[in-house]
Amino acid sequence: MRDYEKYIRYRTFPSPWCPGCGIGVTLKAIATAFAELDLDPDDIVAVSGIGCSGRMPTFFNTNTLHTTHGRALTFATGIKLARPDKNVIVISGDGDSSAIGGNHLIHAARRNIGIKMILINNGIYGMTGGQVSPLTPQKFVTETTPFGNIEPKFNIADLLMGAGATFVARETVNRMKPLKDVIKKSFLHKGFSVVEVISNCHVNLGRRNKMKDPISMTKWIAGRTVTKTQYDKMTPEEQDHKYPVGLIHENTSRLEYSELYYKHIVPAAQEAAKKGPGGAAFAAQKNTITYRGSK
Ligand SMILES: Cc1ncc(C[n+]2csc(CCOP(=O)(O)OP(=O)(O)O)c2C)c(N)n1
Repeated sequence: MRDYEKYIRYRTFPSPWCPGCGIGVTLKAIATAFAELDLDPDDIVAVSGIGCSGRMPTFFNTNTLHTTHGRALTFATGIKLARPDKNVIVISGDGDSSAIGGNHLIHAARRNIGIKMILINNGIYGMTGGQVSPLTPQKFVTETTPFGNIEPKFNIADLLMGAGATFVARETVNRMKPLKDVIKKSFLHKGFSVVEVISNCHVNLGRRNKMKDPISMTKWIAGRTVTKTQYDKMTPEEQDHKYPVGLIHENTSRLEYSELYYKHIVPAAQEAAKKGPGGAAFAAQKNTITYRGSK
């Protein structure tokens, strides 16, 4: 048995993914990161919403929670607050995370809650047959944009940084080792982390855009992959068609949300409870919160 296999729940296979789908590649990268960090499967909670990407936790031999569309981060927030000692991982598609779940995404980033998010960006609503998503590139034909998508896509890394995210990285399914390495690095980050994984959906996006097999779509991804240094030298027009990969942003100076919560809110609430009526106001006055770093 290979090291990563102890994290795979084989009895739930076969998967619903089409042959050649990048979600399977991402699953292996995540499981290998678990193995290299030697995480106890019992200490991992894998949470997802709905979608092809959302099916991933089903195949992890860890604690798993398959929730509702766009809401994985809300369930994961509850879990992390109740059990801050656990490695809470969210796996989400681009529609799940940036459309219906977009608000939860920006607030998780703002709070800096220690959830590790793997955002699988295949540029489309895969599971439901190929509707446009906020991360579909312009001009692409989809089920709901038959004449080409006229909307610009979010730069999800910029959006996250604007919202206060403390770890943002991007990789592609073509680059297994860097993908696994950056996922591993994100698991070691204390606050909220997001690894955007550029993936292929040749069946529902590629097929409508002259890339109907995994090879042509992964070649398309390869042609758009650049290092951050290359990207920074490009004009805005050139940048628009490229995916810079690697670690994009890391800030270790902000405290993680559940840490703040247990340091300040739980003791204050306990004191308030002891005081009885009016206790909350009394405890709040005494609360001197330190938000950044240690005192
Ligand atoms: C509230 C709600 N709205 C819509 C749906 C239908 N639905 C299921 S999956 C999905 C889109 C999934 O796309 P994405 O999140 O990009 O993941 P992918 O399938 O591409 O991995 C939609 C719209 C749903 N299940 N629940």
